Amino acid sequence: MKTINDILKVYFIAGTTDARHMPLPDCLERAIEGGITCFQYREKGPGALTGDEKTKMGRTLRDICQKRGIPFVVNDDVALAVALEADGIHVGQEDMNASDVKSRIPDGCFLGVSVHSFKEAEAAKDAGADYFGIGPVYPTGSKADAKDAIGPAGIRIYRDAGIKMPVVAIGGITPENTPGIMKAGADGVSMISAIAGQEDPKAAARAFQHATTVRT
Ligand code: TZP
Ligand code: MG
Repeated sequence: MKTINDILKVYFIAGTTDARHMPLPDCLERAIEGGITCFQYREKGPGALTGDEKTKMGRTLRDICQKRGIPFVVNDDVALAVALEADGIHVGQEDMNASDVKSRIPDGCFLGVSVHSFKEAEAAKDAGADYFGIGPVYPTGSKADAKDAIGPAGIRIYRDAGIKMPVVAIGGITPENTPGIMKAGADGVSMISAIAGQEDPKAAARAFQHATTVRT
C-alpha cells in the first residue's frame, strides 16, 4: 500500500488558469504519464472557475486520477472534497480551521495543512493533519500573497526540531533545486508552474521523478 510519504514525492498542484499550454485535463494526463505521485486541484485567482463549472472540472480531474491510480486532493473546498469523494484535502492557515475540516471529512480522506511555524505545526498535528506543506522555499509567481522564501534551511529546522510529520515543500521548486530540498528533510516536492506552465508537462514531471529519487 502507498504511504503518505510515497504520495508526497512529486505532488502536482494546479487550477485551470495554471495550465498555460493546454487544457488542464490534458496537462494532468501528461503529468501522470511523466510520473507525478499526487494531484491537488487548486482553483484560485483571476479567471478561476466557480460553482458548477468548478465542480464539473473537479469531477473530470478526479476521474483521470482515479483511472490512473493517482490520489486526488482538493484545495480549501471541503464541500467539493466531500462531493467528489476526494482522497485528500489541503488547507492553509487563512482557510478553514483544520479541526473543523477534519470533523467534516470521512475517515480515510487525508488532511494536509500549510504551516509556517512550529506553533502552526503543533496546532495542525493536534487537529489531525497527515502532512505539512511548508514554504515558499523559493520565490514564487503562482501565489499572490506568498510569504518570504525560507530556502531549504527553512525545511531543515523542522527536522532539527525533531518534527517527524511527513512534509511536502512548496514554492519556486524546479527539478534543479529539488535534490537540495529533499536533502534538507522534505519527503516530497510540490509545484505548480514547473509542470503546469511547461509545454511538455510529461517531461517536466519525469524530471521531478528523477530528481526526487537521485541520492546525493
Ligand atoms: N503556496 C506557497 S507557494 C505556492 C503555494 C500554493 C505556489 C507554488 O507555485 P510554484 O509555481 O510551484 O512556485
Ligand atoms: Mg489556501
